[in-house]
Amino acid sequence: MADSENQKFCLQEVLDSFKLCLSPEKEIYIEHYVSGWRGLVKLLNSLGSLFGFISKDAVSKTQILMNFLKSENGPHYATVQSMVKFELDNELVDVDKKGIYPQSGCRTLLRLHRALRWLQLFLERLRTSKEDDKTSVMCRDAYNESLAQHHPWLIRKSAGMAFYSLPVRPAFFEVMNAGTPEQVVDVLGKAVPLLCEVYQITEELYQKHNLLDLP
Ligand code: 1PW
Repeated sequence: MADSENQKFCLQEVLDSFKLCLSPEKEIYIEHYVSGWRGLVKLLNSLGSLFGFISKDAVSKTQILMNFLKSENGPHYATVQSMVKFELDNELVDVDKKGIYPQSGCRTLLRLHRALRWLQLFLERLRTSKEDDKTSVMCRDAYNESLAQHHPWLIRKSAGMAFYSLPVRPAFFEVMNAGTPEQVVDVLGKAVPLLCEVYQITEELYQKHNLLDLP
């Protein structure tokens, strides 16, 4: 397969990765979580240069997690649950908000976790949208409801500008690369509840360990 084809976003591929994320005991495999995000980066990369800063951040965060997975401590990073236990047991997390571990697995995954909520809200809006609805408005509303509250003014402004440049709904459905609009809606109908489940499991775990405000 040519490189350019390898890079093409495919909604089904992302859905498959997030499906593989969940173990029967509802643990979340970091390897597949990262693959899901790598798939989403292809989407961001196909949306033009204004999305570059968003894509870069997602790439750098997935890279940090992959590096942990490949390190000698790799087995501790197999699942989100084992990572949280390992980093807490070994005091590798800024639970007292000192900012000593700016690249801990827990704080890195927390950023992706918050972004996943945005994605879930956006895709749900897209799924239930009508032909004339604006993708930029759906994306902005989803952002304002979720991730925006964690971002400073400059990032909120830059994100706002990027949203304005989003393709209109029919073109965006093409970018999803999942067939006809009806088929896209169908795949979205499977993807959104799955993202929601992965999000909820992470949210409860982080809440239980008081990790939702890591600096
Ligand atoms: C069209 C739909 C695409 C949805 C993909 C969602 C990607 C979300 C990534 C947002 C990144 C915005 C720019 C980066 C900001 C970082 O400062 C911020 N990262 C995130 C993921 O919120 C916080 O990371 P930091 O600076 O504390 O390391």
